[in-house]
Amino acid sequence: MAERAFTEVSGPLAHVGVRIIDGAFSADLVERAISTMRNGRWQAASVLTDPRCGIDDGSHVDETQRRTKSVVVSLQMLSDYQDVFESLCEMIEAEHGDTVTSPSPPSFLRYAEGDYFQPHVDHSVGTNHPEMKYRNISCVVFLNEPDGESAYTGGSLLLVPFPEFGEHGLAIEPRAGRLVLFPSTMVHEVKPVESGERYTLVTWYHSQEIPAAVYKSDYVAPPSESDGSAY
Ligand SMILES: O=C(O)CCC(=O)C(=O)O
Repeated sequence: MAERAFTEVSGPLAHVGVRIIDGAFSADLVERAISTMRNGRWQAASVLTDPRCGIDDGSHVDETQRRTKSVVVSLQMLSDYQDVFESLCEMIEAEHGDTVTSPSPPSFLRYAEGDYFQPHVDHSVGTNHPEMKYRNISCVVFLNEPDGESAYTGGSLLLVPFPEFGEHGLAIEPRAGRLVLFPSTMVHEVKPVESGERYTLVTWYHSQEIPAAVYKSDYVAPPSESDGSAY
């Protein structure tokens, strides 16, 4: 794997703490993820709710907020991709100037036509949600892009660091293999996909080591772990 470096970010994105690493995942890993996700079994991705709202147990499917497919992959695959995120901790920490550790097992997300994720935050200050409370930096990896192979339209990732940006937000240019980091308290959304399919990996870096048990319930092991592919 080639030496990885931050891509220069200019303008408002740089000021609000957005960082980009292009090519963090090898072309092989990008390809493997897409082909697994294209054919893999999936479940509707859930949204987390702050227990302070007192309306549910903290995680549920709500298609008014989010219509996204979370693809089920083998534990081997989960760990292969988590290792890459893990290998970036040191360089992100050096850039961030604060502890950056324990990336969560990544989500393999597939957005079909009409799928979206309404504006939300990944961490709200003072939350006691068992997953959300440790999140420090949100991380999205674009696996495909609007041009080229596996093209799609729509599906922009918009960041809304301040209300002034309103519904227009700051769009991140999607490039296959591009990894984007931003503070987990920042409002962001995924606009509806208009055609084709959009594929991303998502993880969160934490400000302290987190108990492994926090993510246990997220694992859905395929019947066969042998070939490392989804089923
Ligand atoms: O898929 C994306 O681009 C972002 C997903 C997202 O916002 C999230 O999982 O919190």
